[in-house]
Amino acid sequence: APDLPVANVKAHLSQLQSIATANGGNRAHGRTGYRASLDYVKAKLDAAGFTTTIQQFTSSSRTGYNLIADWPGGDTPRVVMAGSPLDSVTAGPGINDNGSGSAAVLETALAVSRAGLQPTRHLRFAWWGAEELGMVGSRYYVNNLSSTNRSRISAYLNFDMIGSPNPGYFVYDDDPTIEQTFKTYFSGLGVPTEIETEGDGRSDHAPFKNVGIPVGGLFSGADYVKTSAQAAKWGGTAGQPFDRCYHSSCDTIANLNDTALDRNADALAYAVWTLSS
Ligand code: DTR
Ligand code: ZN
Ligand code: ZN
Repeated sequence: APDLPVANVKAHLSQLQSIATANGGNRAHGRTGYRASLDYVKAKLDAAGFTTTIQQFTSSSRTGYNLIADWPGGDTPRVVMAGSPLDSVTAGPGINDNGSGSAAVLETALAVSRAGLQPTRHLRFAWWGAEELGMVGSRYYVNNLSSTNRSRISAYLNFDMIGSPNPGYFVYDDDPTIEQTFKTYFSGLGVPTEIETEGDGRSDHAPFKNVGIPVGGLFSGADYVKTSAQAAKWGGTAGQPFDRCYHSSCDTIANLNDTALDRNADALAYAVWTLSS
């Protein structure tokens, strides 16, 4: 798997920041900044040879959109998906929550294209709308899968907040194989991880898990406070939240830890390469 240049991930985040700034300061469901974010991601994927689909839905009487990108080839009865919520809250630009996951999933997809990867399994990437309203977009996608298409999804990987300024390294403890894939990557870096406990059912992996699809993912922490034990192994500041700008106007391009962003993006790429071949 490639080492994703964190500069590329940051470039996507700078674009999302500009989009928020140009659209009333946010990228929230039902606002112009959300659709502009989706259009940015879609344009990159179309140029890289993906087959993209926009899926519309309604939530709180506003139109929402999911973006699905299929990498042509691979054995379609066995689909590996990687996705992330793309919408912010209305309070701010949502760069860590969740531009960070969205940008890392995008850069992984672009790396697949650059490599001309020919995985044995079919690769599908997704950016979800209205996650902040209760995983509305991802639930709409799962509910509208035929039972055949649902049974074809062998894994769904979720990335929601992976660049927190006072980062922790949390791995979802849902599917053991997926969990071990991430743990193997981080042990190769010499970075200790913890089980993600803050978010069961609190992000876009939940609708997939609810229908029995194996899920996993990474998380760098939100409004919980980093303990001194965690600061001892990860650095950062004990007694402070992992992301003090969670759901706030200060969740801007300055609200990131580049090391966490890079490590998590590289772990994402490693898992996509590993699980799809
Ligand atoms: N659902 C995210 C934040 C969040 C809180 N806990 C977790 C755990 C795992 C993933 C994400 C989260 C949001 O509020 O946008
Ligand atoms: Zn990297
Ligand atoms: Zn959020």
